[in-house]
Amino acid sequence: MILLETLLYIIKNGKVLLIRKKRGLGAGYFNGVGGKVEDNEDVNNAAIRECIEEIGVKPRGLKWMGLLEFWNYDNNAIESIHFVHVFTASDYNGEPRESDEAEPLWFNINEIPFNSMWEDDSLWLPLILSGRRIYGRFIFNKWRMISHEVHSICT
Ligand code: 6OG
Repeated sequence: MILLETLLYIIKNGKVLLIRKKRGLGAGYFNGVGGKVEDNEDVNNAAIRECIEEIGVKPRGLKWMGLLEFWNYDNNAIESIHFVHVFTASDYNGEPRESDEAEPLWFNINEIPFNSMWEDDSLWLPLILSGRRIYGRFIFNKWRMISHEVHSICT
């Protein structure tokens, strides 16, 4: 099963807006806002829609920052492959609010709660927060990371 998904990080005044995810994949972890791209939707519009749905704000100044592949095995069988397009936004309209999916919280850019996030995040999120475009591939077995690679994208 291949899934196309988005992640969006709003960065403003030296802080980044994360959500504590309340349900679905990664529930309990802090993450960017995002989810699955729908049929007939491009990845930019999916990132905007998910942000509105999850925390009630419309992001502005979207930048495409990278592609991450998460390959999750269940021993020898491939369980799921996630193609995740990552964006940053420099501003937003509205006020972040909690929904049944997510609780929004601001963190200083140098105080990201990596201990309460997916294991892979500390390997790539700092690069994105410093403005680098990246490609990453992360291999998991039952969602425990077994290998990884991260590359900067040349411009
Ligand atoms: P829904 O199930 O809510 O979409 N996602 C990951 N995010 C991070 N930071 N690390 C991972 O490492 C992830 N795997 C998936 C993509 C799932 C959301 O979770 C993200 C989507 O935004 C394995 O529809």
